[in-house]
Amino acid sequence: LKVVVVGLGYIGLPTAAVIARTGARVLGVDVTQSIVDTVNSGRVHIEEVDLDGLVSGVVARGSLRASTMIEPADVFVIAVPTPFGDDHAPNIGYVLQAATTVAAVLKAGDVVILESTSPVGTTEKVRDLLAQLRPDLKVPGKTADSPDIAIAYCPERVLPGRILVELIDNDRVIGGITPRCARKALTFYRRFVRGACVTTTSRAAEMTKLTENAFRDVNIAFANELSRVADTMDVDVWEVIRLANRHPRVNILSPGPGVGGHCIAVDPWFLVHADRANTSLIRTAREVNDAKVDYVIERAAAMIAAHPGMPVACLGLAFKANIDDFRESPALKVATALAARFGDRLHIVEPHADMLPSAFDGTAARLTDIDTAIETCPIMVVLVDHDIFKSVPLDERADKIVYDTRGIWPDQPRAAPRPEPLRLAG
Ligand code: SAJ
Repeated sequence: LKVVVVGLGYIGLPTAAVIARTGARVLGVDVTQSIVDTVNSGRVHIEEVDLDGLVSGVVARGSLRASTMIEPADVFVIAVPTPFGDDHAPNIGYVLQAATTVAAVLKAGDVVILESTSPVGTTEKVRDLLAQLRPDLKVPGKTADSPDIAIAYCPERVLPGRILVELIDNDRVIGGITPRCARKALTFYRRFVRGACVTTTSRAAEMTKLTENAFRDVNIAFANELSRVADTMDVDVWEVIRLANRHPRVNILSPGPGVGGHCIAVDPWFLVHADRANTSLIRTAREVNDAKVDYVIERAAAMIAAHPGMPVACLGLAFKANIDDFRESPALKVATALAARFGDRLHIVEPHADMLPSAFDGTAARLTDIDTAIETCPIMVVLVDHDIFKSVPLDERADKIVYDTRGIWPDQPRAAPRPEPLRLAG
């Protein structure tokens, strides 16, 4: 079996490596030459648990190669980004570009699978594009005869930090343009997926993916809203959540400085954009989570301003715990806003960075390690729940002035000075 994976990013590269491990010959195609060179040398350009060892192994065995040029194959997996543009309109340009690339080498018997998070109807658009570019091939759903190729939508649902485990163990939703397409794609996923593989239509699979991330966003928004109410009431939100979650049918998620990453902060907009009239809850959740960033900035700034001259440590820049991904990171937004206001008082601790990201250019903030921060900074703003921060024992921070946006230090004395409740307009 020969498989081409188009897009060697956070999803495409681990997927290509896992398929290569099954014994298939895999070609990873990417438009970026440096990514292709890195993979061909057996190395990785992203940080993901155990990925480096897997990639070096399958590249050394010759089962995984990378190229900027596509080649014929039996199965094509498209895993390219679907960002949004102005007015949160989804941009499926990279998907259509990838489909155009695949069309050039497509032959009868091939299976084309889209994994990118996509607005409902995208897989049908891919089918229509392939039909237009390759009139010599019969495409599914458009012919009374048996079609030459199969086309399916099978969303990735892996969690960064657990990608290699979840690629194999998670259940998969496999949406065919026709039931026959779904069965063809199912045969492919059974090669490496241990979870259940459930078939449906491409439209239902597309909406399922968007629904999963919108569900999480709405639930995080609830926690973030609660945390603001608790601040106003001068109640510890973490304690309230722990207590409420003792109810057998209550399971509240964790508040934080906002929602980051390139999925949960993006995908709900695809639903909103498709049906603005019926998505007021989903849209409001997005707005609540975005507004939490500004609330945290103002609250942290008020705390820092109340202690003139004192050094401040901002703990974490990543969009969530124990990863090196800063995309759409609320922690990064908070830290850069504070750096712009408080300049050389700011010490940034991010064990996953060798240097400060360019967002800090022009500010006097500096990168430091956790031990130096503990020694030099009486004020601490916790922005990411990295394990290394969680492990700081109470006796090293008991006298600190702390704003813990992630609730990682539940034993921090309440007697320690706490930021004033803030009432923001709107
Ligand atoms: N967050 C909170 N409180 C929580 C949980 C998360 O503030 O209780 C924040 C995180 O800190 C982060 C953001 O939300 O900033 C998103 O983190 P996440 O861990 O919830 O999700 P992602 O973006 O890493 O991955 C999600 C997953 N989707 C769901 O859990 C429904 C993953 O399974 C998807 O594959 C991924 O999106 C994707 O690619 O769509």
